[in-house]
Amino acid sequence: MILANLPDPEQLASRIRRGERAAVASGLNLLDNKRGEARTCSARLLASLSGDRWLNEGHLIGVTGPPGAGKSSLVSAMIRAWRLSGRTVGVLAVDPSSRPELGGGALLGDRIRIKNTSHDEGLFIRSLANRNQMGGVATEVWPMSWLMLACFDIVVIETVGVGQTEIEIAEIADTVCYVAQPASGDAIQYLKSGIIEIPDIFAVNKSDLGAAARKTAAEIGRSAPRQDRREEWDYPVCLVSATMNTGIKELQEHIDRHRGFLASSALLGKLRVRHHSAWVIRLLKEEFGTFGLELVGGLTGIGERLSGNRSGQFQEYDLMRQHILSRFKLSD
Ligand SMILES: Nc1nc2c(ncn2[C@@H]2O[C@H](COP(=O)(O)OP(=O)(O)OP(=O)(O)O)[C@@H](O)[C@H]2O)c(=O)[nH]1
Ligand SMILES: [Mg+2]
Repeated sequence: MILANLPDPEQLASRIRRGERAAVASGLNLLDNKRGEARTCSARLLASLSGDRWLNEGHLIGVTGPPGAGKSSLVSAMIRAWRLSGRTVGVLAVDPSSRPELGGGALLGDRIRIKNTSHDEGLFIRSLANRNQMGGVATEVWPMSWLMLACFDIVVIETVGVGQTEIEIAEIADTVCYVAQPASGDAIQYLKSGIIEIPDIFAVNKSDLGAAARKTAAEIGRSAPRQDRREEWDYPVCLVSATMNTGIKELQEHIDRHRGFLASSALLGKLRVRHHSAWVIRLLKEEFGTFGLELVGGLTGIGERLSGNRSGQFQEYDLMRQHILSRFKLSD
């Protein structure tokens, strides 16, 4: 049963597909609502939205990196260029709840927020403050990214890299771009940790600072995964300056090239199916626990159901939820 104060999922889905901003906003609010009846409505909304774009269309881009590296500034610069080329863009900016500078430190005043000041219909920005990033990305971020992908050509997810975040953003995004800044301890630490294996593209921002930026880029270049270690991708390292607007075009060319690489080697569909399974399991477990997962076949059974149903992935999630609810004899 859908309660009166919740939207009709099919109607909302068709408005979102048409790119109606108010519908996108209310869809995102719905996905953010964890009450049982809202989750039912959310699952139907996602099922109505899935379809043609599922395996081969759109581009989900994760932008991550240490605090203050210039992620938001860089995303803003990229948005300008994407919009000039006529591509529509949705952005999810995820703020962790436990940022040191939110305690009142000096950095807070220095932060740039990505803003849409021009009332551009082809751009939608949603900031997700205070998410539980205790070592991870909140479960709602994944369906929210897909809702946005239903109506925008490009969806960017900005997260602050704190180790686990990079791993989880790589389970959402098709392409992960790591933003480093010159000569930062973060970059060096990062090189030493296994996390260097995760990004597809490295952008050393603040190249206007000169030699330090070039040095950091060279260090990352030496440590980035080699071509022979993974697939056929070359893990480019580029020097950019968000404030001077330099290197942006090259960075975007690498981002497009990675999208092309995934599509041409048939990796995109496989990657998305794998991501889908991981997040559906996470969503079901969050709502129903391990017992709920067992009711729909456990990890193996769920994986098989999802990989066997390549076009209606969210429909399968909706069906599994309904099955668990009926077994629990819960109604909402
Ligand atoms: N010199 C220089 N400063 C920059 C550049 N890009 C960003 N900054 C500055 O770096 C600071 C942080 O920029 P943000 O864009 O907020 O960085 P962020 O990575 O999004 O930060 P958080 O979201 O807080 O982690 C700001 O003071 C920016 O003005 C650049 O290309 N050159
Ligand atoms: Mg930011």
